[in-house]
Amino acid sequence: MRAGLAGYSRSGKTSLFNALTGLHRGPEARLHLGAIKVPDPRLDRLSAIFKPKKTTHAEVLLADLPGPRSKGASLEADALQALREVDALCLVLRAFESDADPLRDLRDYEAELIVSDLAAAEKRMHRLRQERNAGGEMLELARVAAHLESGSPLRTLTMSDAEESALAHFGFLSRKPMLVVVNVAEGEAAKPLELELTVAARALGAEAIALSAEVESEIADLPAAEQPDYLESLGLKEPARAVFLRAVYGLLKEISFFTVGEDEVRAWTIRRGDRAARAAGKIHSDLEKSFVRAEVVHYDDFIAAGSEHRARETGRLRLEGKDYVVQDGDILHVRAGRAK
Ligand SMILES: Nc1nc2c(ncn2[C@@H]2O[C@H](COP(=O)(O)OP(=O)(O)OP(=O)(O)O)[C@@H](O)[C@H]2O)c(=O)[nH]1
Ligand SMILES: [Mg+2]
Repeated sequence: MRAGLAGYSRSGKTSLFNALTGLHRGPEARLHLGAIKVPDPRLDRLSAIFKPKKTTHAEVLLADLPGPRSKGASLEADALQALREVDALCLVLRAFESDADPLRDLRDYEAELIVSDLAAAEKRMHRLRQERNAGGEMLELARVAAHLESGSPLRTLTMSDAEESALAHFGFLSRKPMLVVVNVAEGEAAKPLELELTVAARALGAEAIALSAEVESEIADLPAAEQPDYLESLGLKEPARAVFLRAVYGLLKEISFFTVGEDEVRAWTIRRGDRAARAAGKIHSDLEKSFVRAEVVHYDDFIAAGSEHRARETGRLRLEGKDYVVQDGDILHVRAGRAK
């Protein structure tokens, strides 16, 4: 999964990117790529039990997308292309200085996405008209265009699964799941997000969180042992990284499952609703086809039973077929046949 930090220049995207990934990218407006390890206490516990050679966390790929060169300038073609390639947009809004107006920036940025989508829809409609094609696609696009013209993002347009997949290849930007990240001043980091912004984000079909990129980078620079005290002194329960990752997972409807063993204990990311064969395909692409069964035990049941052996005896560890819908926290052992 790839999440993209988007937003106007000097909103704090690169500062946040560095704090979340531990990288040290310079301030020049360029595309940066990095990964955030997803902290998961369940993985730590499994690792303590199995003592594997290697423990691997799930990762969220993060792209730091260059903003428009100046406020009022439209998004450049390369910025639009970078936006198209992410699964979720994290719109960073500057709110750490007194002259900042995050609500205005939210509306302005969203308007740019809407204008870009409208142009794409109209271009295609123009082509269809030239071809005298008034079929289903034309009707769908007319509905899309009317929605955009009313100033609303496609996130708030109800679509059937069939419409959704028919329009997927357009990669409409205002349809992408969006997390609004309000970058507040250091002293405001522990305050709840302003209601006005939460309401505005919801109206656009987006979620919103507040954090301070500055505070987050200070936390990232501290040794792990000193982080809890520092968080407490700021009145924070957890680092923004945790809040951010939870929000992004929720946005993309993603969950984690685990594989365990002497060699490696590992967390994997899949979409909610994915079936066992698809999950196995994450581990190794051949495993999706050669999948026979999976032994499944939920993390909570495994911990309650104390061992895989006990879990099997009590019927908590069971065999599931390829259509089993994997649950967040499942531990999987995939049994494969010969690849077909
Ligand atoms: N006080 C304060 N300053 C911040 C914060 N976040 C970013 N800044 C400052 O704002 C300036 C711009 O931050 P960047 O992270 O480079 O902004 P950007 O969004 O990546 O900008 P572009 O790459 O030009 O699109 C830098 O001088 C940062 O130090 C913050 O939370 N608090
Ligand atoms: Mg930057």
